[in-house]
Amino acid sequence: MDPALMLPPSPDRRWTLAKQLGVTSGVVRFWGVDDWWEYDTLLRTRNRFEDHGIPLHVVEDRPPMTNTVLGKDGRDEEIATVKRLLRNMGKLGIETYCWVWTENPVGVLRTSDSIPDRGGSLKTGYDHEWSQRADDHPEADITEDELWENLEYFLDEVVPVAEEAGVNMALHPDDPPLSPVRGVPRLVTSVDNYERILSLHDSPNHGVTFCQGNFAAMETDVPAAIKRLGDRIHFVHFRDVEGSPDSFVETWHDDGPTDMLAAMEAYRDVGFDGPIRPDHVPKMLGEEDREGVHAGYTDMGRLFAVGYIKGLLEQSE
Ligand SMILES: [Mn+2]
Repeated sequence: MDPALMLPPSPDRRWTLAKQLGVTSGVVRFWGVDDWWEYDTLLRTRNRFEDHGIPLHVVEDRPPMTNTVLGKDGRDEEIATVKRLLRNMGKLGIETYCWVWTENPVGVLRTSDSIPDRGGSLKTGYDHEWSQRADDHPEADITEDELWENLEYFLDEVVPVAEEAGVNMALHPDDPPLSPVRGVPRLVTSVDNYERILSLHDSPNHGVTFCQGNFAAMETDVPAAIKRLGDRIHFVHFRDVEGSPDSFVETWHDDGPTDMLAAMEAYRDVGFDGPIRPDHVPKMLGEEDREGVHAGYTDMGRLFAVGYIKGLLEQSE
């Protein structure tokens, strides 16, 4: 397994910290870059990572797919862009595409980014009751059956392209793993649904981003879920939560309910040998005002998390 970090597409202090930590796998999100799926943009990005000594293994971003998810006119143009992205990734040897089947703005939802924890560190959390007091999303009239149909249509179009390109698609869970949220149904919310999704278009190139905190929130046994999804896991987000899908907090890596060593051993048991990156971490001293950084992605907690991951990797060998 390669300890990884999600990084911006151009160097900044996070790239330097990643190098100092001995991170061996780059994961990119293209904050603020237009048309990033085009070949030349991806090529320069891939080479920028390479030149800094961090191989780029994962694209964790997604072209617009509103019409695709909702089954509306214009979806074929959106799908053509996803195909172009996958072909370009294949040409550049970028192995893994982390994507979601959720439409923004009902994507990752948190109701707090300031829950106090040890020493005044600040955690994020979710409370469904507060969340649901918001107005329904304007697209709330879609049904779960329609979402399944639209997903199958999408997979039948793109999975063969991923196979040809040699790219692994790795579907991230809906976060929180609940349905519906603000009136919109969601599918990627349980291990059973994952098995159904993987069988909609069965292929080794159609797999899973095992975002561990979501599985912990599903109230499933995390190592058992890793074993069920097995060799279809292509990418790991390593984190933990405490609570239920309706009400949870994101814990420090060493302070949640999941047996993290057993999880690491389960990844090894199923033969997973890809990138493993920390996901959401608490804010620490001096980071309270880092509003420009997405909640859960501040630096110091990530340093702790990478060290924790490396320790578990050694321990589980
Ligand atoms: Mn995640």
